[in-house]
Amino acid sequence: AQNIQAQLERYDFTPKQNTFRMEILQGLQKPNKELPSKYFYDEVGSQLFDRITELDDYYLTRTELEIMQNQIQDITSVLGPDCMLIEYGSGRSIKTRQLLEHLKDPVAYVPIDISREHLLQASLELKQLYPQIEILPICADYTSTFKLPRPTRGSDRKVAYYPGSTIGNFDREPARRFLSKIAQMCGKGGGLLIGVDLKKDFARLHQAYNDREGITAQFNLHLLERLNIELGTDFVLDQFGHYAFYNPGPGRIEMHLVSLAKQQVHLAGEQINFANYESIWTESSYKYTLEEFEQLAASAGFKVEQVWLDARKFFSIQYLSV
Ligand code: AVJ
Repeated sequence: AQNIQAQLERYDFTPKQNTFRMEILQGLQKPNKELPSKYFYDEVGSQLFDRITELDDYYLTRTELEIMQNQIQDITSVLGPDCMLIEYGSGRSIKTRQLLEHLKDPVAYVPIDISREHLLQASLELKQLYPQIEILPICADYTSTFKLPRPTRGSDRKVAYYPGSTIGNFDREPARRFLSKIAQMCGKGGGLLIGVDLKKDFARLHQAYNDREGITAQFNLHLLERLNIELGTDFVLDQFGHYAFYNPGPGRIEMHLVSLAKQQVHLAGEQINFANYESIWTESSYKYTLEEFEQLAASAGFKVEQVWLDARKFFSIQYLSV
């Protein structure tokens, strides 16, 4: 337990408060207001997201887990022995447990997450469950630069793990850049195991982001609450509404917070004006066809080696090699 704490202290790249304030202010001062979706995940936000993953309406996590369970032998044999497994946005590392249990002699597990407490808890739990695997957590915004720890046992084979279809949060060009960065990090012989949500009936997509229990709405609105707490903004939460829809042209879910009044909000000495029904775009969640994703992967220097699907073809897990 102490090792994990010490490791986390050495590898703490938690974004600076200044960066946070700047990015938020910039987003709110654009003609079309937006906020970066990575800031959903403070402690409460991460907990709300965990609740989303358990919702009947949110098919993604359940389907991905089901594919993992059904295909774990095949998946881990494709990943091969002695790899260093690096997870981008590890959260509670639930899906990872399957991998850690079935991989042959993994050298180390490196979870990277922006939410420090969440990461610490998950790492401590994993250490208890798998005492023989070296756990090397990094607290960072994984799109930023950070250094990778070197495992005691040493290994050249790096396998990145990016489940959950979080790649869907990026527009095409940033997605390509991010995947290229992973490809470089892995190097020849390495690879990426990635979860990608697929295009499907739009009513199903719509339901997943407009759940009947209203947790997604809470998750979305919590972003404003977080800004109030951490940046001292004065958003009135019940003056904003959750609005999410599938936009078939660009092939993405768009999540917005819509102002329900003409109002002003203050941040760092600046006043931000909202017209009635003006929106803040808080998240995109792109959906892919297998062909579209193969093209994106290729443009980032990856070759799609294998694709695993559920029976309904809702979700895919893919292994990309460098
Ligand atoms: C974690 C980014 C994959 O886009 O489906 C869930 C986040 N947003 N409900 C997604 C999310 C609203 C989720 N990702």
